[in-house]
Amino acid sequence: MNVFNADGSLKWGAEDTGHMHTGWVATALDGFGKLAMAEHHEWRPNTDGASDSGMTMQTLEHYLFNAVTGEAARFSLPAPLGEVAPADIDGDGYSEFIGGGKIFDRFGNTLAEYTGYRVRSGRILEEYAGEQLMTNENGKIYIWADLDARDGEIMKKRLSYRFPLLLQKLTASGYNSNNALASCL
Ligand SMILES: [Ca+2]
Repeated sequence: MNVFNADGSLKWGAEDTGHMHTGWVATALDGFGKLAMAEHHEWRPNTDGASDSGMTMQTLEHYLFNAVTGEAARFSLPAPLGEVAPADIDGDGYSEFIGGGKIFDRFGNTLAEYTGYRVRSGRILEEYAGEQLMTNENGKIYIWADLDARDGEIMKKRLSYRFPLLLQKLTASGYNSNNALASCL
């Protein structure tokens, strides 16, 4: 896992840790600091027929970094970190975390619950403040939003680059299906 400066030079790297399959970057540290999570998975044969491929993915370990400095960070939620997606639901600049039918704040408090399974998240509805969650429940698509959300300065600056909006249109690969969440790093 490497982080690069804008000029392409290496800012910091954590190498020789194996293949990182899932990860995200969230604004979850004090002072709007960036937290990076990378999860090390391994595919192992299963013998119980649990998957069509005959392989089961097992989480071996996850790593947490201050994304800017590369220093090890501490962070936990009441849900597996590899199964949540960060999104700034209320627009205040800090990430909330979506997973397992709940939306958590960065301290692990449950803010809301949803039904269905998560399809993607991010600024799905451009005209609404904050970021939203799209779910699929029995073939019906729902979009969940905080109607009290207000875009703070960080959200306004993010959107000024248009990338969060453009990424919402690039969902075929799965690499950005949850905006901030990446799979197969
Ligand atoms: Ca927020």
